[in-house]
Amino acid sequence: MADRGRSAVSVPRAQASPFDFAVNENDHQTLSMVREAVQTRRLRLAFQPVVLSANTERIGFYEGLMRVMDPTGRVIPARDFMPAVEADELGREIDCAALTMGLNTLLRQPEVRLSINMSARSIGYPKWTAILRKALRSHPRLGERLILEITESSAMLVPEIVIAFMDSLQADGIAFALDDFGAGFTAIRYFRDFSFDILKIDGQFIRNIHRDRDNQVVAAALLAIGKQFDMLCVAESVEHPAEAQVLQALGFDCLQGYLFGVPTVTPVWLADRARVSA
Ligand code: G
Ligand code: MN
Repeated sequence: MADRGRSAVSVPRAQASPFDFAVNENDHQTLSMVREAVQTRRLRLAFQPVVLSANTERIGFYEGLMRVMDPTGRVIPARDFMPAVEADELGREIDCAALTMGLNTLLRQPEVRLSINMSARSIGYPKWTAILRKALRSHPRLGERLILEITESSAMLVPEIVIAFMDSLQADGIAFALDDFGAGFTAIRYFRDFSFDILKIDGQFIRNIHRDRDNQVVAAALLAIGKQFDMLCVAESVEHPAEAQVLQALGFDCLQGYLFGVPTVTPVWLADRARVSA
Protein backbone atom coordinates (compact mmCIF):
# COMPACT_ATOMS: atom_id res chain seq x y z
CA MET A 1 0.00 0.00 0.00
CA ALA A 2 2.76 2.43 0.98
CA ASP A 3 4.62 1.64 -2.25
CA ARG A 4 1.52 2.24 -4.25
CA GLY A 5 1.02 5.69 -2.69
CA ARG A 6 4.65 6.67 -3.15
CA SER A 7 4.95 5.62 -6.76
CA ALA A 8 1.64 7.22 -7.67
CA VAL A 9 3.02 10.54 -6.45
CA SER A 10 6.67 10.49 -7.47
CA VAL A 11 6.94 8.34 -10.61
CA PRO A 12 6.35 10.29 -13.82
CA ARG A 13 3.41 8.94 -15.74
CA ALA A 14 5.54 7.58 -18.61
CA GLN A 15 7.48 5.41 -16.13
CA ALA A 16 4.49 4.22 -14.10
CA SER A 17 4.14 0.46 -14.23
CA PRO A 18 1.11 -1.15 -15.84
CA PHE A 19 0.09 -2.12 -12.28
CA ASP A 20 0.14 1.52 -11.11
CA PHE A 21 -1.83 2.51 -14.15
CA ALA A 22 -4.44 -0.17 -13.49
CA VAL A 23 -4.74 0.87 -9.84
CA ASN A 24 -5.19 4.55 -10.74
CA GLU A 25 -7.66 3.64 -13.43
CA ASN A 26 -9.55 1.52 -10.91
CA ASP A 27 -9.69 4.35 -8.34
CA HIS A 28 -10.90 6.66 -11.06
CA GLN A 29 -13.73 4.29 -11.99
CA THR A 30 -14.64 3.81 -8.31
CA LEU A 31 -14.80 7.58 -7.90
CA SER A 32 -17.26 8.00 -10.79
CA MET A 33 -19.35 5.03 -9.66
CA VAL A 34 -19.65 6.43 -6.11
CA ARG A 35 -20.28 9.97 -7.40
CA GLU A 36 -23.18 8.71 -9.46
CA ALA A 37 -24.52 6.69 -6.50
CA VAL A 38 -24.49 9.83 -4.30
CA GLN A 39 -26.29 11.87 -6.99
CA THR A 40 -28.94 9.21 -7.55
CA ARG A 41 -29.24 8.37 -3.82
CA ARG A 42 -28.15 4.78 -4.18
CA LEU A 43 -26.67 4.82 -0.67
CA ARG A 44 -27.81 2.68 2.24
CA LEU A 45 -26.80 2.16 5.84
CA ALA A 46 -26.18 -1.44 6.85
CA PHE A 47 -26.47 -2.13 10.59
CA GLN A 48 -24.29 -4.50 12.58
CA PRO A 49 -24.87 -5.22 16.29
CA VAL A 50 -22.18 -4.64 18.91
CA VAL A 51 -23.04 -7.02 21.75
CA LEU A 52 -22.20 -7.01 25.45
CA SER A 53 -19.40 -9.42 26.22
CA ALA A 54 -21.01 -10.56 29.49
CA ASN A 55 -24.33 -11.33 27.78
CA THR A 56 -24.05 -11.58 24.02
CA GLU A 57 -27.84 -11.65 23.67
CA ARG A 58 -27.83 -7.97 24.61
CA ILE A 59 -26.97 -5.29 22.07
CA GLY A 60 -24.98 -2.30 23.32
CA PHE A 61 -25.35 -0.38 20.08
CA TYR A 62 -25.41 -0.82 16.33
CA GLU A 63 -22.74 0.37 13.91
CA GLY A 64 -24.16 1.96 10.76
CA LEU A 65 -21.97 1.04 7.80
CA MET A 66 -22.24 2.81 4.47
CA ARG A 67 -23.13 0.74 1.42
CA VAL A 68 -23.29 1.85 -2.18
CA MET A 69 -25.61 0.12 -4.62
CA ASP A 70 -24.03 -0.23 -8.05
CA PRO A 71 -26.28 0.25 -11.12
CA THR A 72 -27.06 -3.48 -11.19
CA GLY A 73 -28.29 -3.32 -7.57
CA ARG A 74 -25.25 -5.08 -6.07
CA VAL A 75 -24.35 -3.85 -2.57
CA ILE A 76 -20.76 -2.60 -2.26
CA PRO A 77 -19.29 -2.25 1.27
CA ALA A 78 -17.55 0.94 2.40
CA ARG A 79 -14.11 -0.68 2.67
CA ASP A 80 -14.21 -1.33 -1.10
CA PHE A 81 -14.71 2.30 -2.03
CA MET A 82 -13.77 4.54 0.93
CA PRO A 83 -10.00 4.37 0.29
CA ALA A 84 -10.59 5.77 -3.22
CA VAL A 85 -12.88 8.61 -2.11
CA GLU A 86 -11.61 9.39 1.42
CA ALA A 87 -9.39 12.33 0.43
CA ASP A 88 -11.85 13.64 -2.17
CA GLU A 89 -14.80 15.97 -1.53
CA LEU A 90 -16.90 12.90 -2.29
CA GLY A 91 -15.68 11.43 1.01
CA ARG A 92 -17.24 14.43 2.79
CA GLU A 93 -20.53 13.90 0.92
CA ILE A 94 -20.54 10.23 1.97
CA ASP A 95 -19.99 11.27 5.61
CA CYS A 96 -22.90 13.76 5.29
CA ALA A 97 -25.15 11.04 3.84
CA ALA A 98 -24.18 8.59 6.62
CA LEU A 99 -24.90 11.21 9.29
CA THR A 100 -28.27 12.10 7.75
CA MET A 101 -29.34 8.45 7.53
CA GLY A 102 -28.04 7.73 11.03
CA LEU A 103 -29.92 10.68 12.57
CA ASN A 104 -33.11 9.62 10.76
CA THR A 105 -32.74 6.14 12.22
CA LEU A 106 -32.28 7.55 15.73
CA LEU A 107 -35.38 9.71 15.26
CA ARG A 108 -37.55 6.82 14.13
CA GLN A 109 -36.15 4.20 16.54
CA PRO A 110 -36.05 5.67 20.05
CA GLU A 111 -34.63 2.46 21.55
CA VAL A 112 -31.63 2.29 19.19
CA ARG A 113 -28.13 3.56 19.95
CA LEU A 114 -26.10 3.96 16.79
CA SER A 115 -22.54 4.63 15.75
CA ILE A 116 -21.67 6.30 12.48
CA ASN A 117 -18.25 6.41 10.86
CA MET A 118 -16.70 9.71 9.93
CA SER A 119 -13.36 10.98 8.72
CA ALA A 120 -11.49 13.63 10.70
CA ARG A 121 -11.41 15.40 7.33
CA SER A 122 -15.16 16.06 7.70
CA ILE A 123 -14.63 18.09 10.89
CA GLY A 124 -15.34 21.66 9.93
CA TYR A 125 -17.09 20.67 6.69
CA PRO A 126 -19.98 23.17 6.91
CA LYS A 127 -22.64 20.85 5.48
CA TRP A 128 -21.79 18.06 7.97
CA THR A 129 -21.98 20.48 10.91
CA ALA A 130 -25.25 21.97 9.62
CA ILE A 131 -26.88 18.50 9.39
CA LEU A 132 -25.94 17.70 12.98
CA ARG A 133 -26.87 21.12 14.40
CA LYS A 134 -30.27 21.13 12.70
CA ALA A 135 -31.14 17.68 14.09
CA LEU A 136 -29.98 18.60 17.60
CA ARG A 137 -31.94 21.88 17.52
CA SER A 138 -35.23 20.09 16.99
CA HIS A 139 -34.31 16.98 19.05
CA PRO A 140 -31.76 18.02 21.70
CA ARG A 141 -31.56 14.54 23.30
CA LEU A 142 -30.76 12.73 20.06
CA GLY A 143 -27.04 13.17 20.67
CA GLU A 144 -27.21 10.90 23.72
CA ARG A 145 -27.77 7.91 21.43
CA LEU A 146 -25.23 8.93 18.78
CA ILE A 147 -21.66 7.62 18.69
CA LEU A 148 -19.18 8.99 16.16
CA GLU A 149 -16.43 6.56 15.07
CA ILE A 150 -13.19 8.08 13.84
CA THR A 151 -10.42 5.78 12.63
CA GLU A 152 -7.10 5.98 14.34
CA SER A 153 -5.30 6.85 11.08
CA SER A 154 -7.75 9.68 10.39
CA ALA A 155 -7.67 11.04 13.98
CA MET A 156 -3.87 11.15 13.92
CA LEU A 157 -3.85 13.34 10.80
CA VAL A 158 -5.06 16.31 12.85
CA PRO A 159 -5.12 15.35 16.56
CA GLU A 160 -5.52 18.91 17.90
CA ILE A 161 -8.53 19.51 15.68
CA VAL A 162 -10.09 16.19 16.73
CA ILE A 163 -9.60 17.08 20.41
CA ALA A 164 -11.39 20.44 20.04
CA PHE A 165 -14.15 18.83 17.97
CA MET A 166 -14.79 16.17 20.61
CA ASP A 167 -14.88 18.77 23.38
CA SER A 168 -17.46 20.80 21.48
CA LEU A 169 -19.82 17.84 20.86
CA GLN A 170 -19.56 15.95 24.12
CA ALA A 171 -21.74 18.66 25.71
CA ASP A 172 -24.55 17.41 23.45
CA GLY A 173 -24.17 13.90 24.85
CA ILE A 174 -22.44 12.54 21.74
CA ALA A 175 -19.95 9.74 22.41
CA PHE A 176 -16.78 9.04 20.40
CA ALA A 177 -15.15 5.79 19.37
CA LEU A 178 -11.55 5.40 18.18
CA ASP A 179 -11.96 2.93 15.33
CA ASP A 180 -9.55 0.26 14.05
CA PHE A 181 -7.15 0.86 16.94
CA GLY A 182 -3.76 -0.74 16.36
CA ALA A 183 -4.01 -0.50 12.57
CA GLY A 184 -2.56 3.01 12.31
CA PHE A 185 0.11 4.95 14.14
CA THR A 186 -1.07 6.29 17.47
CA ALA A 187 1.00 8.72 19.40
CA ILE A 188 -0.03 7.37 22.81
CA ARG A 189 0.66 10.78 24.37
CA TYR A 190 -2.52 12.08 22.69
CA PHE A 191 -4.61 9.67 24.77
CA ARG A 192 -4.39 12.07 27.68
CA ASP A 193 -5.96 14.87 25.63
CA PHE A 194 -8.36 12.82 23.54
CA SER A 195 -11.58 11.98 25.31
CA PHE A 196 -12.66 8.92 23.36
CA ASP A 197 -15.36 6.99 25.21
CA ILE A 198 -14.92 3.77 23.24
CA LEU A 199 -11.88 1.95 21.85
CA LYS A 200 -12.40 -0.51 18.99
CA ILE A 201 -9.50 -2.92 18.65
CA ASP A 202 -8.69 -3.70 15.00
CA GLY A 203 -9.84 -7.10 13.73
CA GLN A 204 -6.34 -8.17 12.69
CA PHE A 205 -5.47 -8.63 16.39
CA ILE A 206 -8.67 -10.55 17.09
CA ARG A 207 -8.50 -13.10 14.29
CA ASN A 208 -7.65 -16.60 15.55
CA ILE A 209 -6.88 -15.22 18.99
CA HIS A 210 -7.62 -18.65 20.53
CA ARG A 211 -4.67 -20.09 18.60
CA ASP A 212 -2.45 -17.06 17.93
CA ARG A 213 -0.21 -16.26 20.87
CA ASP A 214 0.94 -12.95 19.30
CA ASN A 215 -2.64 -11.76 19.03
CA GLN A 216 -3.34 -12.77 22.63
CA VAL A 217 -0.50 -10.56 23.83
CA VAL A 218 -1.21 -7.62 21.50
CA ALA A 219 -4.99 -7.61 22.16
CA ALA A 220 -4.37 -7.78 25.93
CA ALA A 221 -1.92 -4.86 25.69
CA LEU A 222 -4.30 -2.71 23.61
CA LEU A 223 -7.13 -3.59 26.02
CA ALA A 224 -4.98 -2.52 28.99
CA ILE A 225 -4.37 0.86 27.34
CA GLY A 226 -8.11 1.29 26.74
CA LYS A 227 -8.99 0.42 30.34
CA GLN A 228 -6.30 2.70 31.70
CA PHE A 229 -7.92 5.60 29.85
CA ASP A 230 -11.45 4.60 30.97
CA MET A 231 -12.64 3.58 27.55
CA LEU A 232 -15.22 0.93 26.79
CA CYS A 233 -13.28 -1.68 24.80
CA VAL A 234 -14.75 -3.41 21.77
CA ALA A 235 -13.21 -6.32 19.85
CA GLU A 236 -13.90 -6.12 16.09
CA SER A 237 -14.31 -8.95 13.57
CA VAL A 238 -15.22 -11.72 16.01
CA GLU A 239 -16.08 -14.69 13.80
CA HIS A 240 -15.73 -17.84 15.95
CA PRO A 241 -17.05 -18.88 19.37
CA ALA A 242 -13.51 -19.84 20.44
CA GLU A 243 -12.33 -16.28 19.74
CA ALA A 244 -15.27 -14.86 21.73
CA GLN A 245 -14.39 -17.04 24.72
CA VAL A 246 -10.82 -15.74 24.86
CA LEU A 247 -12.00 -12.13 24.47
CA GLN A 248 -14.54 -12.55 27.29
CA ALA A 249 -11.84 -14.01 29.52
CA LEU A 250 -9.49 -11.11 28.68
CA GLY A 251 -12.18 -8.65 29.84
CA PHE A 252 -13.43 -6.96 26.67
CA ASP A 253 -16.66 -5.01 27.29
CA CYS A 254 -18.25 -5.56 23.88
CA LEU A 255 -17.84 -7.83 20.86
CA GLN A 256 -18.68 -7.19 17.22
CA GLY A 257 -18.42 -9.45 14.20
CA TYR A 258 -20.08 -11.98 11.94
CA LEU A 259 -20.50 -14.36 14.90
CA PHE A 260 -23.12 -12.03 16.38
CA GLY A 261 -24.56 -10.53 13.21
CA VAL A 262 -23.49 -9.53 9.71
CA PRO A 263 -24.17 -5.94 8.63
CA THR A 264 -27.64 -5.81 7.12
CA VAL A 265 -29.67 -3.14 5.31
CA THR A 266 -32.83 -4.72 6.80
CA PRO A 267 -32.23 -4.68 10.59
CA VAL A 268 -34.85 -6.11 12.98
CA TRP A 269 -36.78 -2.85 13.30
CA LEU A 270 -37.24 -2.63 9.49
CA ALA A 271 -37.92 -6.36 9.18
CA ASP A 272 -40.64 -6.07 11.87
CA ARG A 273 -42.24 -3.20 10.01
CA ALA A 274 -42.15 -5.17 6.73
CA ARG A 275 -43.96 -8.05 8.49
CA VAL A 276 -46.58 -5.73 9.98
CA SER A 277 -47.34 -4.07 6.67
CA ALA A 278 -47.27 -7.35 4.70
O1 G B 1 -13.44 0.28 9.68
P1 G B 1 -14.64 -0.34 10.34
O2 G B 1 -14.28 -1.13 11.56
O3 G B 1 -15.76 0.66 10.59
O4 G B 1 -15.21 -1.37 9.25
C1 G B 1 -16.04 -2.39 9.57
C2 G B 1 -16.02 -3.33 8.37
O5 G B 1 -15.73 -4.65 8.81
C3 G B 1 -17.33 -3.38 7.67
O6 G B 1 -17.12 -3.28 6.28
C4 G B 1 -17.90 -4.74 8.05
O7 G B 1 -18.70 -5.27 7.01
C5 G B 1 -16.66 -5.56 8.27
N1 G B 1 -16.87 -6.63 9.25
C6 G B 1 -17.77 -6.64 10.24
N2 G B 1 -17.69 -7.78 10.98
C7 G B 1 -16.70 -8.53 10.41
C8 G B 1 -16.16 -9.83 10.69
O8 G B 1 -16.55 -10.54 11.62
N3 G B 1 -15.14 -10.26 9.87
C9 G B 1 -14.67 -9.51 8.85
N4 G B 1 -13.68 -10.01 8.11
N5 G B 1 -15.16 -8.28 8.54
C10 G B 1 -16.18 -7.78 9.31
MN1 MN C 1 -16.30 1.52 12.40
